[in-house]
Amino acid sequence: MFKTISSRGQIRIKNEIKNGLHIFHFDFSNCSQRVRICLIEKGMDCNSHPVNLLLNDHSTDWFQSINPKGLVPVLVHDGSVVTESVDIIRYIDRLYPSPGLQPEGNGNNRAMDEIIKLADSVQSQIKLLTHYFMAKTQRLLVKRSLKKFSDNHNNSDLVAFKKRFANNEFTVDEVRGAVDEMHKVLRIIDTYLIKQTWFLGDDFSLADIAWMVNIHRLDLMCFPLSRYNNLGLWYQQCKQRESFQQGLVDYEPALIMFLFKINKFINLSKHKKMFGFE
Ligand SMILES: N[C@@H](CCC(=O)N[C@@H](CS)C(=O)NCC(=O)O)C(=O)O
Repeated sequence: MFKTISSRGQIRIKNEIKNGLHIFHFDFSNCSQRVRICLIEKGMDCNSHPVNLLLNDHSTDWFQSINPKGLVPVLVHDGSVVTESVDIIRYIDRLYPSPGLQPEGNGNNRAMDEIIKLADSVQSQIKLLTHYFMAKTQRLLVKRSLKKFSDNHNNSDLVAFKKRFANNEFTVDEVRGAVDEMHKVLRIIDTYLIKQTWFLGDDFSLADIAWMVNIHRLDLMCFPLSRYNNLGLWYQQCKQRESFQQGLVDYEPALIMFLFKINKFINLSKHKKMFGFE
């Protein structure tokens, strides 16, 4: 379904993306997972351009000339660029209406908008928690490439975030703030799932796609999801979908998963304390 094209032949890529559907993505980025899952749910063929964030492919000129924010994922359709994962999944749904992933009726549309907006709104919290709890082993790597990265990457917010990460500057208060905000949003999200299989009732929709990748990430960092019964049942169903396996699990690099496990083991007491297990 995804035909992989190496993105390192920069000039060639600029010509190639003038036609057809192309995604620029990274294996482990939750926003990229969202887009891959959507494409798989739709059964759409797509040219795949891996952008390795660990090797800083996104700080290259050619990538920033496609997305000036220098972030993945990016969808390019017949030369038109779409960024922001929640906009991309809506775009894909319009482009290829079958199977429909938007519910009928105004009430449902409003609910879907709110649920997707909430999924998008917690991206900065998920990013902070991922770096704080899961990426410790990468800090040295980021530190070593920081000078080159900040010279080359034009997104000042991202550069500032990387600097703070590399210098171990995240404070306990801001991490606690992110944890609290996550709980606030999860409480809302959980109520949508009372007595229903999917966020909007019987039919799987973009709202489910928007959230499944976030919950997966929280699950990986041992976030106390067991407090949310409806969400737990819903997540079990998400994991059964082929798109979850093919668009997410199959892309999780074994080495990174191994590093997470080590990291989790080393930091178990920190996790417990911050997540209120003690
Ligand atoms: N709101 C954007 C967020 C995009 C974003 O932050 N992408 C991350 C990966 S999930 C990225 O490219 N990060 C670059 C980095 O961490 O160096 C979306 O939903 O697409």
